[in-house]
Formats: sequence, structure tokens, C-alpha cells
Amino acid sequence: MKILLVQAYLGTQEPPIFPLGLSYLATAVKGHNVKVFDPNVVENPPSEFTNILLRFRPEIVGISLRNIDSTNKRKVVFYYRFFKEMISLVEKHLNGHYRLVVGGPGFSMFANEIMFLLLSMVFLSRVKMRFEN
Ligand code: B12
Repeated sequence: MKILLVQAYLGTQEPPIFPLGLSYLATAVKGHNVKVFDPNVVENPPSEFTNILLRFRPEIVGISLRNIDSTNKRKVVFYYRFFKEMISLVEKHLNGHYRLVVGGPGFSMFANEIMFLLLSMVFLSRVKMRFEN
């Protein structure tokens, strides 16, 4: 299977760090065609993410949601909106032909809320598509 493992984007708010969790996963997943993409270290994250989605056409997209917020009271930043934007790009370009897996410390902290968000985002976009067709 073609598997794309993606680090969640932090919007250049933080210095990039090596994606340890995804590296563990990529090493553990044997016998599949695996690519890892870190939008935090590329020049144009949305367009490079779009390119990799369209060219590689992954059957599984695994997103590592490490950070929810900056935990810094002097500079409060919420990264969640970038996560939503990434999911929207996946849904837009793969058009339902994929399975989404999310993990990482940020996901584990808010698993219920995130599952609910994902269900509603994907469901609403499919309903919209049906009406348009
Ligand atoms: C080490 C660490 C750091 C190091 C990172 C070093 C590095 N190169 O990775 C440093 C000190 C640089 C750091 C910085 C920050 N950190 Co930090 N950090 C941690 C810590 C202690 C461990 C993370 C780690 O490396 N784990 C080891 C790897 C192998 O495990 P993992 O990432 O969890 O991945 C495993 C699983 O989660 C799972 N998994 C991961 N992704 C996926 C994806 C899929 C699809 C699946 C199925 C599974 C899966 O599989 C992996 C293998 O088992 C965590 C706390 C924790 N216990 O998790 C906080 C933590 C992640 N950090 C946190 C924060 C806030 C930050 C900073 C924003 C702090 C700041 N203001 O500067 C920055 C952000 C930096 C950045 N650019 O992301 C928070 C995030 C929570 C939140 N509120 O958002 C945490 C949870 C600490 C906390 N409790 O507050 N951090």
C-alpha cells in the first residue's frame, strides 16, 4: 500500500524539529511504499503538500499531530487550524479515495474532539459534493 506520513504544520511559528514519532512509524511499517513529508521544512507547505498528494496518490495518509498550542503564555499560538487546513487539502485532492490515520501526543490529548471534528469535516464535504453533482 502507498502510505504518506505527514508531520502536522506549525505555521513557521516554531523552529522545526526532527519528526521523531513519524520516523519510528516509517521504520516500523514494513513491506509498503512509504513516504514521509514534513511541511515545516519546505518553502511553500500547502502547494508542496498538494503536489505530493496528487503525484503519490497515497491510499493511507497518516498525520502526526504533535502540538495543539504553544503552551507559552507570552505568545499564545494555536496550531489546530493548520491541522484542519491539512485535512481539507487531503479531502479536496484525494476526494474520498484514502484512509486517514491520526496519531501523536496532540491527538492523544484530544482524541474524542479530533475524531468528532474529522467526522464532521469529511461528512460535510461529501454531502456538499453530492449536492453539487
Ligand atoms: C522531546 C519533546 C520536545 C523536544 C523535541 C525534540 C525532537 N526532535 O523531537 C523539544 C524540546 C525541542 C520540544 C519542543 C516543543 N514542544 Co515538546 N515535547 C517533547 C516530548 C517530551 C516528547 C516527544 C517525543 O519526541 N516523543 C518520542 C516520539 C518517538 O514519540 P511521539 O512523537 O509521541 O510518536 C509516537 C506516538 O505518538 C505515535 N505517533 C506519532 N505520530 C503518529 C501518527 C500516526 C498516524 C500514528 C498512527 C501514530 C503516531 O507513534 C510514535 C511512535 O510510538 C513531548 C511530551 C510527550 N511525552 O509526548 C512534548 C510535547 C509534544 N511538546 C509540547 C510542546 C508544547 C512543545 C513546544 C511548542 C514548546 C515550546 N513552546 O517551545 C515546542 C514545539 C517544537 C516543535 N517545533 O514542534 C507539548 C504539546 C502539547 C500541546 N499543548 O500542544 C508536549 C505534549 C508536552 C506537554 N505535555 O505539554 N519538545
